[in-house]
Amino acid sequence: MRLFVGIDLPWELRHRIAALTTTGIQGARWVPPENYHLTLRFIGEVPPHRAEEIDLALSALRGKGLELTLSGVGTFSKGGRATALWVGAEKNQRLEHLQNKIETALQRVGLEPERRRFQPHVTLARLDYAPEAKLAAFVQAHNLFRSEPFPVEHFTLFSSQLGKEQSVYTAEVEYELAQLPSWSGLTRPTQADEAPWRW
Ligand code: 3AM
Repeated sequence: MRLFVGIDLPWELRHRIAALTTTGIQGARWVPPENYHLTLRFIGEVPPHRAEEIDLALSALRGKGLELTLSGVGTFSKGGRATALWVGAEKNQRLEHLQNKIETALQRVGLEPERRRFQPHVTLARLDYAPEAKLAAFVQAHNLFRSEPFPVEHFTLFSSQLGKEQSVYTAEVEYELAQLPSWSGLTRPTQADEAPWRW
């Protein structure tokens, strides 16, 4: 199966992001809102026994919850051509820390290190020869996009089935993160088995 680790997004936020989409950019294949996610680590194709090891490694990871804010839009390019349009995430040390822990856990079970720098983003559209001027106008028009901060209380192991039009992503396993002090008593009861907070 083809796997990646990511963060799924609250539905209100998906709706807000979906409102950015437009028919005005030829060559843009817009990601449907049910597929919006923030990738923490792409894994790729693995046999079932590897998937089990990966699940065990991620289950053993003690991560901390965080608050995330999406902000700004931009493009990724390859060979001088724009390939993806995305919504960015504000710099967030806790997110980087979590990503780092996941990377370490996956390397420990034998995955090759990810060489690319972590650039947290939510892909809005994949691009095939989209006109540069249209992309620049889109980025300019939406660069002030900023979401409300939202709590990230778990991360997810997704499987992805490549499709002709769109891939189908399935949340296979959700891994709870230790709750933020500000959530205690508000969003869910304290779990006796959760690690205490150490900031
Ligand atoms: O989160 P985004 O949409 O940027 O592009 C794929 C998607 O990224 C990326 O993994 C995410 C979940 O599918 N992806 C696909 N193939 C990849 C590869 N070979 C890849 N990332 C790195 N290497």
